[in-house]
Amino acid sequence: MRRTVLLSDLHMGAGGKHEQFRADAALAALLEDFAADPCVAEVVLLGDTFDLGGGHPSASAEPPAPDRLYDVLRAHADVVASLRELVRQGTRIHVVQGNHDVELAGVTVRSALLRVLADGDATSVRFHPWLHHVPGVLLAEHGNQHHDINAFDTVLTPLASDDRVADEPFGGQLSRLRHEHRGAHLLPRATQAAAREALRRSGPRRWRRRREYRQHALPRYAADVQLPRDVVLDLDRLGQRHPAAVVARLLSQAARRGRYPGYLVAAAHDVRQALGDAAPPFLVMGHSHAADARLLDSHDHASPMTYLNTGTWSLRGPRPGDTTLPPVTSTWVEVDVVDGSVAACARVLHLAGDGAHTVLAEADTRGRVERLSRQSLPAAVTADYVT
Ligand SMILES: [Mn+2]
Repeated sequence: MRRTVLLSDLHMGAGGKHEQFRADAALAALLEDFAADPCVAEVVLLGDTFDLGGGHPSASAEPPAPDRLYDVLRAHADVVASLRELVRQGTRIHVVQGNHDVELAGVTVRSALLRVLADGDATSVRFHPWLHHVPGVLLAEHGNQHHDINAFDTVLTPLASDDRVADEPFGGQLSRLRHEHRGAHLLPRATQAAAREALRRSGPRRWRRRREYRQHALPRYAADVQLPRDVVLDLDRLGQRHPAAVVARLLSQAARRGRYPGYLVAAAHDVRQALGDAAPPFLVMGHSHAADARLLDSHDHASPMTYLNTGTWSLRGPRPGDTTLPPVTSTWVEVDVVDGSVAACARVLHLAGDGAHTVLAEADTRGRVERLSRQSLPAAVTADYVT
């Protein structure tokens, strides 16, 4: 039996009062357990593992990404030591980019992380800019490409030649505006920013870049990740939204006092549709901070696909309306593949303060999803919004 462990949204920062990740000892111990378990073949860090500054209110004041990464790794030495132990025991680590660590697309940042985790051994740490696909088993992505304010225009190539974020999602501008203006002042400025963004997006430069990306980069990438070309083009199109639609959404969200439930689950249904017969049994995402397990609509496709969310280890927990599971943090997903067979099962787990593992949900390849936790777990802090 081969087990793949997926976890996301650790949001490890450089320490200090803005630090979102304070679970060092607990996560380090869990990773040590994985390292000692011969069944655990792969650990997937499914995005927003690090807060590297892209799209942050103070992005311009941040040090360059490699320096920031070293600061983060120094601030979380126990977690880093456990990741090194995983590599030493022969467990492969997959690092998938999220919107908060999109700087991992840069060669300098990648080699810095590779050096720290694996002394530069590129076979034991693999980087993925968008999708991690294991045919017949799972498709995993961070999920920000389905969030209108956090989707990158060309997620495979998000950086300029100086390794700074080239085409920041609209959410970066919004969070800076949110930082500078409050209440009544925010909305007119956000609307102006959206108008400027709409103008920029409809310009010929952006149109040429997108056309080039869809004609060349995405088909090549489809072959790399072993998905049909048209599927990858469809998945790319799902993430493209007009800034006017984003502002309309934000306005209606403000009117409903911040309720914007289930956008990622809705996107997961669309992803399942786009995959068609190429759908593996499990679709795993993070980003929403809401650990979850739900069967997706199969429509006319025969094979069931289950959506699993890895949740978060940060201080910003899920909104209860966003998950069918208890709204907790410190969660992860495991997918077990029995030798020589298809994926047998997947589960969502929670780590309690006393170190106990609780299975929150179990899913199999036939589309059966069982939510197991009847006990009440301490609910996490609820976030206003998650970027
Ligand atoms: Mn994210």
